[in-house]
This record gives sequence, C-alpha cells and structure tokens, in this order.
Amino acid sequence: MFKKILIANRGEIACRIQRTARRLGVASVAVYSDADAGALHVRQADEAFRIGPPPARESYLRAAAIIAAARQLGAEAIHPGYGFLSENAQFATDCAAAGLVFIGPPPAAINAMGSKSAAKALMERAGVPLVPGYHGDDQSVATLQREADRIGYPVLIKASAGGGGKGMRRVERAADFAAALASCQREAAASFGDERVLVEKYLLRPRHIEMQIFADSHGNAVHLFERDCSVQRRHQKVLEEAPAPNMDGARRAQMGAAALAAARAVGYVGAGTVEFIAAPEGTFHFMEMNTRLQVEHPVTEMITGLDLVEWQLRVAAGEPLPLRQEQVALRGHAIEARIYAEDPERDFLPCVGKLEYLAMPAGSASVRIDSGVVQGDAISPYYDPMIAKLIAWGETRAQACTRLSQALAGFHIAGLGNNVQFLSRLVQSNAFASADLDTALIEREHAALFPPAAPVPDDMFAMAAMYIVARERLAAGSAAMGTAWGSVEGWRLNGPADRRLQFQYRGEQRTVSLQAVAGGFLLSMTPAGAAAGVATTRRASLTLIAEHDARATVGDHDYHVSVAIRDSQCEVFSQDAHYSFERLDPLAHVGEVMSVAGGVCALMPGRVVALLVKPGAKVSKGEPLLVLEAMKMEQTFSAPADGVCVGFNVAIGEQVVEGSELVEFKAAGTDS
Ligand code: MV4
Repeated sequence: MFKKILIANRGEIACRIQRTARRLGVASVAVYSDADAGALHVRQADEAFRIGPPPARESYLRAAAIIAAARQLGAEAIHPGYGFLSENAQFATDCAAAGLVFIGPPPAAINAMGSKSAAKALMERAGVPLVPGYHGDDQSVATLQREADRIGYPVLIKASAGGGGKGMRRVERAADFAAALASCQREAAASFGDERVLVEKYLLRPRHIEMQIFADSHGNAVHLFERDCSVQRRHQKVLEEAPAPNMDGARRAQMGAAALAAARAVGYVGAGTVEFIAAPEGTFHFMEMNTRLQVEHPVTEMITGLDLVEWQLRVAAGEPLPLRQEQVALRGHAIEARIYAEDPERDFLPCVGKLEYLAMPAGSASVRIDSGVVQGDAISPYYDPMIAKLIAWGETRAQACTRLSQALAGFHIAGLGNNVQFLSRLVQSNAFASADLDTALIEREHAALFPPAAPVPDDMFAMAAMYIVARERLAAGSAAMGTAWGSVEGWRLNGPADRRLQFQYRGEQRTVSLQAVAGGFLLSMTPAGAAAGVATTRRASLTLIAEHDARATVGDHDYHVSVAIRDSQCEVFSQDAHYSFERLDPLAHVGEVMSVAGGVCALMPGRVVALLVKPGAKVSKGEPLLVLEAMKMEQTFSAPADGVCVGFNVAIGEQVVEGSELVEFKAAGTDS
C-alpha cells in the first residue's frame, strides 16, 4: 500500500478520500486554491499545498503544478476524485511519466471511452447491447438522413464528442431531420470542436441505470451491482439509489455481464461505471462509460458494505481485488440526495454566499453525510455548489425513503438558497415513493414539487418570539435558568413581564404578545390578513435544548423546532418545513440590550458612565442614549426607534443590576 498520496480535488470528495486514507494508515496531501485556504479538506489534511488562485483553470486543473507538488512532498500516487482532472488521459500519462501512480484507469481506457461513436463501435464488437442507431464515419447529410429513416422516428441526433445532454436534438419526422442535423452540428462544433454526430432511436420514458465495475491489474473484474440515477433535472442527478427498483436477478446478471464485457474491451483497471439507458420494459442499451469514481458511489458502498476508495487504492497499488464476484453481497437499499446551494424556484439557479446557519442530522449506521463544508463557510461561484450528500440505507426501499425524509427534515440551512425542501417533496412524491422512475419524473411531478408557497403558520411566529425571549434570558444569565439551557417559565425581570414582538412576512405585520404566567406564557397574536377579529389567547411554553433547538407547546400542539436568528432574519425549521420571516425589532442593532414595554434594560450588571441626551429629548432611531460599563467594556445603548427619551432611571456613576430599566423610552406613534 502507498505511504502517501496526493488528493487532487476539493470539497466532500477530498474529505471522503482522506477518511479512507487515514483508516488505512496512508498519509494524504490536500491541494487547495485561494478560495479554499480555510476549507474543511485543508483543515483536516495531514499536509496541504496551495496550487493557485480560485478559478479551477488556475488551480485544480493545473496538472503540472499538482504533479510537481506530489513529487516535492513525496506522494507516490494521485487520487483525482471526480470532475477536474479525473478523466484527463493526458494527466494520467503525465503522472506515469513523473513516476507517480494515477489512481484511475489506464490512459488508453479513458481515451477509448472519450468519443461516443468510437466507444459505441468498440462496444458493438464486444457484444454490448446498443440503442439501435448509426455511429459510422460517413457524415454526409444523405447518409445520416437515410439512416434516420431506417431507424424510424423519433430519433435523437447526438454529438459524438458530447456528453451530459449537450448537443442533442430530438427529431419527430423525416421532414425535420436536415434542419435539426445542421443545428446539432453547429452546436457540436462550437461546444466540442468536433461536428460529428450519431443518430439513435429515441427511447421514450427511459431510465438511467449504471453498473459499478471494478477491475484489477491481474485480469480480475467484478461488478458491484447497479444504481438507478433516473431522477435528474437538466442532466444533473438529484437522487440516486441502489439497487435499481424492479431489477430482477436475471436482468442484473445480464447487465453486469455487459458492463464487464465493456470494461474488458478497453483493458479497464480500477473503478468505473458503465451507463445504460433502460426502457420501461427492462431492455437496456449501453450509453457511455465513466472512467472515474462517481459522486453517487456511496449508495453502492451502503448496500455492499465495501469502501470503494479502499478498493481503488489497493488496485492502484497493484493488489488484486479483495473479493470475487460471488463474494460480493447486496443487502438492503440506499438512496442519496444531493443537497445543493441553488434555487429550485428559479430553475435551479446556483446560489453563492455564506452558509450562515448549517445544522446537519446526526449520522448513524443507516444515515451517512458526506460534506466538505461547515457553518460559516461560503459556497463560491468557482466550483460546483454542492453542500452535501445525504445517504440513507434501509432493509427495504420504503425504509430507506423514510430515513432519507427524516434526515432531510434535520438538515437545516439558512442564509443561502438550497434544495432541501424540494428534495423532501421529491422523496415523498407519489412517483418516487412508488418507484415510478424515469428521467422526466421532475417535469412530470412539477405541480407536486412546486406547490404555491404556504403562508407561515401563526405558531411559527410564536416559536420565534418565545425563542428570542428565551435566548435573551440566557444571555442575561438569569439565575432562574439554572442550567445552560432551560425552560422559559413564568419569570419577571425587574420590569413589566409582558413582551410584544413584531414580525413581518410578505409585507404583513404580525404581533406576538407574551404574558408571563406560571409555567409559560399566555400567548396572543393579531389575526392574520385583513380579517378583523379578537386575538385568541393560548397557553404556550418553550424549552431550549440546544443553542438552536427547542421543544415548545402552543395550546395542545407540541413542537420540536430549530430556530436561527440573524439580525432581523428569523428562520424556523419545524418537521420538514422551513419558514423565513423578518423581525421588526427596534433593538436588533443595539447589542446587549433588551426592551421591556416602554423601556431599555441592562442585560448584565454594570456602572453608568454617561447619559447622552436630555430627558424629554426627541431622538431618532440608533441615536446613543446612555453608556454602561459592564465586564470592563463600554456598551452604548441607542434609541430603539424614532421617539422620545422620556427619562433616565439611573444616574452617572450608579451601579445597576441586570434587568434594570435604564431608560424610559416612548417610540413615535405608540402608546406603550
Ligand atoms: C437518450 C434518450 C432517449 N433515447 N438516447 C441524455 C444525456 C446522455 N447521456 C444521454 N441522454 C439521453 N439519451 C436515446 N436514444 C434520453 C436521454 C435523456 C436522459 C438520459 C439519461 C438520464 C437523463 C436523461 C434526461 C433526458 C434525456
């Protein structure tokens, strides 16, 4: 086995490779761009090496710099992860020339699978089933038209050098063929510098099923079953699972044999994926081969109990495959959801920015989370905006679905657009739950996946209000709290105990009134909408159980919520829903200060240093009123809103206790 490897990648896959290396006692070197100087894969690394500025072209794609780093730091091998240099045959060749092991297939195998037409010709000779079509060298319009007519419409024209859905044209009838061909050729030339195309029978309602294969350098090869990656949008996988639903043993054996035939035909070594397109009735056809470890490999690991990166390292080190085909067992079902910083409502446009709040569910034997970011990190515009992969395993598909849903409900992201709620709906949709899979599932289920935004339930404003009050109490270090976290029960500061907190959602203001009573609050809210009416009063209570987590009761309803407040932004997570609204907080920017009705209170003991305005003075919001020295620091208390500083209850030099009402303040336009 290697003593040291270099990981030429970033994010979750770099972290994931590090984990296996560490377990095997292999040292690993991380590389990073300036955008990733503080990233998790760098912080967790045994050793790290800067390779350039943020753009991938100037960092993670700089083959020569990466090879030089590996040599300089004494790594024996380079793991390319996925993306970046992972399917670059020239890089694999250059590694070998530099005396380094490329942890991937031989360059010739990468090249053989690089062109669609050439790969199809090779696969045809190896007896791998293809989609009926034409992939010959004669690219004349007449020949292509004649072949399309022979295949029968609809047909699909694909760029030979294409991939990922780029350069494809569906043609419904012979009369449209020539125009579609010309357009496809133009796109192929522009995108791939190669205008050659192939023509295929267009398959309706196809599924994307891929076989994971592994080959060693001793002539052994096995498959590790299949994955179904049919749930995609714009050729981006969203959910992946293993095994494929409704796959029977005979079909699996056929597909496995075809995948291994494909691998042998190109002299494959290492981890690879043979992609098939499958018709609803189960017939399957070779699409392409991915000559790398794939994003979705964890579902295969979950159903086999194997570590594919360990296998990659062993094979690259010249060891034989650890198991023979008959020793590889399949157990249960695993589903992966890709959590992205993107806005599903805006056609999945990537979002960039800081992960202001990020809480992930607990991992377990049946729930795995692969991520390369933590709270406070940024998703930059330079790389893929994936935040994490969430993988759930179950004895059955239904159990895996349930566990995935539960785990998604515990995945809380605020401050950055993300697809968590979309994934929740997707996993719970009838089509996915019943395994009615095909590549158009997301379009087909559009109505269920994009319901009109539901209003924020009243109780969620109550959660935010009680949470804010509870955190203020905690910050005040009130003796009544006892432990680090505790109930907000009937309590009184040295002032009126009633609180009114105002929120705003879509321009509508909501007021939550909390009146402290034994065991909790009496809660009342202004009725929603224009509906006039009397606010109903209910009993409520909240117990903080962690920094952002609370149990609460409103009336007869018990909740477990997570709340994150930042400036005026309130985020409440309840079950699998996420609500965002604003607090209209006159004190949000005043620091350690708390307002009780009509006043401004000290939150810690201190000494009054200065009174900055005259009693009765009209002040505007943010204007400094008073300075307190507490914990050796000066705190300036400012006007919570435009209004009048009615008077001070303290004098300069006076020692005050926490909760003391310092200033009597009257906001403009209020009577409280
Ligand atoms: C097809 C097809 C239907 N018929 N080929 C899209 C990406 C590329 N790898 C192959 N693709 C397709 N090829 C024939 N003959 C439908 C697709 C296709 C698709 C395939 C796999 C996963 C998602 C897809 C989404 C749309 C279209």
